[in-house]
Amino acid sequence: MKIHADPITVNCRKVLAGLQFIGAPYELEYVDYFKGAQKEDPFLSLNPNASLPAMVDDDFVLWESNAILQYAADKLGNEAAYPKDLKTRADINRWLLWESSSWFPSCYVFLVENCVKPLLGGAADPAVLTAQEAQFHKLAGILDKRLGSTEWISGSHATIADVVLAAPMHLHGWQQLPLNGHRNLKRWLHERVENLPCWQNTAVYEGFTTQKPQ
Ligand SMILES: N[C@@H](CCC(=O)N[C@@H](CS)C(=O)NCC(=O)O)C(=O)O
Repeated sequence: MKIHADPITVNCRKVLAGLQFIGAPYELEYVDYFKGAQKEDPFLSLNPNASLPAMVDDDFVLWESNAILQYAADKLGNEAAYPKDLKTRADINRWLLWESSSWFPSCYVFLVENCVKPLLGGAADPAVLTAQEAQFHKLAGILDKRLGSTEWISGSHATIADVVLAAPMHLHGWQQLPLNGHRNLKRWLHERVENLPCWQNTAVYEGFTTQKPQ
């Protein structure tokens, strides 16, 4: 499997951590996000959305980060990472869809305002952040409630759903995600996900770097 990605972005880090979690070997083809390489060929011919990442496996091209992890888990036959039991799988698929349609877009506002804009010499717009707060707390509250009754998102062990849902929060400190008040969510993130070797191996730090600050 070849993964065309920039490891510093949310959905690329998600895929790299997820593939390591699954135990799927991959080769990384670096695509420079901040240089806009996702908007040009050769990447654009793989993913017409001009967004990262994309996967190539022999003659099969796949984009959408969550679809890549579903494919990889099934290809490897890793049923612990992506269980086949009907209801558990439907539950995980539900969280994957929810992450892509609701959770990522909300967390992304904080990433753009508090990380990307200042890095590019601009400033966060407080009105944009304030406007997103209610939506963020509604969604974080849904996760928090779930994590009040299960150790991991879909039961007693980690699955691809945990990696997928943590990804939009991967720079939570720098993003200034308003996590206070979401105790179960914080505990899951800090004590569980952040201790997974796949998460630690793919760490991204303030400044969008994979180099650990001294
Ligand atoms: N739903 C897509 C979203 C992909 C996406 O939005 N990728 C971002 C990086 S995290 C991107 O490359 N955006 C294009 C851009 O900002 O130019 C997926 O999960 O793969």
